[in-house]
Amino acid sequence: MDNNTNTYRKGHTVASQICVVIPAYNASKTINDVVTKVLKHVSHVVVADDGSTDGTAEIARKAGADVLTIGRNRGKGHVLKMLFQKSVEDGFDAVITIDADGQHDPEEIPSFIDAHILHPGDIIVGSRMHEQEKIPRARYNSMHIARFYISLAANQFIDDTQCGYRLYPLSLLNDLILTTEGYITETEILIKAGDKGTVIRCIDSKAIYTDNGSHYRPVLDTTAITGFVLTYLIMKWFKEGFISDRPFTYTHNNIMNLTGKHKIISIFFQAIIVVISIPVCSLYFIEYLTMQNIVKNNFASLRRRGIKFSKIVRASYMLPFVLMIIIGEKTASIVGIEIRSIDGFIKRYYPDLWSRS
Ligand SMILES: Nc1nc2c(ncn2[C@@H]2O[C@H](COP(=O)(O)OP(=O)(O)O)[C@@H](O)[C@H]2O)c(=O)[nH]1
Ligand SMILES: [Mg+2]
Repeated sequence: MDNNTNTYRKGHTVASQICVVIPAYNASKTINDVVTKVLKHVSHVVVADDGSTDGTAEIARKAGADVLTIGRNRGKGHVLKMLFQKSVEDGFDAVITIDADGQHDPEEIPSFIDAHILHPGDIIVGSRMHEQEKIPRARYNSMHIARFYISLAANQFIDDTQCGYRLYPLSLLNDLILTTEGYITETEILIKAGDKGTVIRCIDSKAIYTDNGSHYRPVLDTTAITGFVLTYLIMKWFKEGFISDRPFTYTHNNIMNLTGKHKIISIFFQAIIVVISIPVCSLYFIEYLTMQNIVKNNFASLRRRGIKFSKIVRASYMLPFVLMIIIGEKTASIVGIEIRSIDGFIKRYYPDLWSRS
């Protein structure tokens, strides 16, 4: 990324309206470096520490950050929502979120601000997809599947849906009801904002994978994200199937907001929807093929972009096989056999629907 082409410099009026927020949990090894580098580009940095036991908060404070201390561990999503709230109260117009573990390069902040100056209403997301060779294989594959479904829910192609390096206009966040916690919240924002009509714009960002550890629990967190995304889509298409010409269906009365108020109800609801999602998807396909003369341009989010429902049905039928192949590959690797059958499978069944159809 060439910083010389940036129009923005620290002190620019737009930059002074932007706050950088950092959720940090046991990040004592990296937080000083991240805060120091971020402060070269903006004047205000807030670190949120919810129960770190390694002195993260003190180090962040010494490095020059404002620190929000939360007594017990609440997870990344919860902490992000508190950081957004604080930024609104402090009078900022936009926030940049950056990870505390050194996976994002603060030198890219001017590019985010530049993109914001040009497109002030958009969400700007760092995309690492152009650096495939630097991304662990399992992560890269899951990024492809996530991209397939999250882009469908958000009504637009989003190159990298999993990167936490983003710029959000705060007025937009204020207008969304966010009910999730942990690692789902960032996906929830993309889906609800996109489904409301907000443009989600990706800019290139370096893929940095370090051995600083991750708090992401592959099975639990991936299951939670999958449950949310599939349920959102099934409910979105339930609505779109019966209405003409309306691709953007998010409103405050969205069923995910209603069920999301109660954790148990929401888990129960999502579990049922995920179990029935494959047959429901086929049902929608039949509706898509047969109802178009009665409800003109139903499933507008797909029709407008020429996305073929058959590809979505095919991908959904493949989900159980993806799981089986992953388990098979993992089992084989335990006994020393390396199989790489999943990569081609994913590229084939979870393509970029926007550019290929
Ligand atoms: N405050 C806070 N930050 C968290 C928590 N979980 C993750 N983070 C932060 O969120 C960022 C991304 O988390 P990480 O575990 O590295 O996820 P990964 O990069 O997706 O593997 C890092 O900056 C973490 O410090 C949490 O429970 N509380
Ligand atoms: Mg990380």
